[in-house]
Amino acid sequence: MTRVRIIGAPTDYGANRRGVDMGPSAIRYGGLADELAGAGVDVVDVGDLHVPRAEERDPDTAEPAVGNAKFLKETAGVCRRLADEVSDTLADGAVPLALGGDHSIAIGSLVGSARDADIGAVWFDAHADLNTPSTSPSGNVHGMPLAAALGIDEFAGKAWANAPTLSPENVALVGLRSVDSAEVDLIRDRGFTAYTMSDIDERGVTDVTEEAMAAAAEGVDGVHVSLDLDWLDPNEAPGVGTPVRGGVTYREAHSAMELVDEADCLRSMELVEVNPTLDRNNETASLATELAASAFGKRVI
Ligand code: 5AB
Ligand code: MN
Ligand code: MN
Ligand code: MN
Repeated sequence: MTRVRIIGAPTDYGANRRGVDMGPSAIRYGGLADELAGAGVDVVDVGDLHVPRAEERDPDTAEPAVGNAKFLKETAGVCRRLADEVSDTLADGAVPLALGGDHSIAIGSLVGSARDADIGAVWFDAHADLNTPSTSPSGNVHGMPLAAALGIDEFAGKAWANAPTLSPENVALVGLRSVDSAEVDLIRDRGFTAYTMSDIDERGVTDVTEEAMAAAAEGVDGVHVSLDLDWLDPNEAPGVGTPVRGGVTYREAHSAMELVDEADCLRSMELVEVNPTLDRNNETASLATELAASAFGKRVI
């Protein structure tokens, strides 16, 4: 029986919208544990990691500024704690499921997942999250986690941020529709596998997801799946801070998550960017729980 450990990481430092720190509560309230139990999974929820409020920030101990990245020291603290929890969970033979919080927590998930194994990653997101402190148009670290984990530019050599056993050849981005120009250059130059929404339009979400999982899994021990709820169309998932029109539908998202399960290489996962203050009756949080259940094997019959 698959064992899943839920780890809440209620951050909002990485996004420009307060409220995403309430994501873990909203996702739990949306019925995550029951949905996963319904998928036949043995679930344990270890609660939330300690995440100081942005207002508690001590300016004296703020890490020296790196480019225009905001709250990098606070992000590093949470990601160190999350990486330890993720790697302990894997050592205990369970699958870590981290709940954001904004997408900066993926740095901790990836570092923890990569600590004792070679990993790949599939990134279901409207965005590429490949900015660095110098290229970011916003300074928001939720737009940088993949660049951090891959040690690109200012992130090179930062132990808290780098997942040294992850390489771009084992990273597949799925559903891109809002990519900054420096990110486009990285995607072209470094051997990522990348699928835009146009690819999904042309080839269908099933083909694309199967190929993405296979590319990520090639030659490694397991795959981290990162699900940013802004991957979906804002009509289906309104409760996100950086919505982009033209995303996948409810059915396409379920179909993709079922293929995540069928690929049989899932090592760790996260659900991020749910912002209940922007949501409609907790629909986005509930959808996140359903999608997680599909990824962990839930089927109608
Ligand atoms: B998300 C943008 N590329 O860097 C930036 O939601 C948006 O985790 C980042 O995918 C969106 O600020 C980050 C413009
Ligand atoms: Mn996004
Ligand atoms: Mn993202
Ligand atoms: Mn976002």
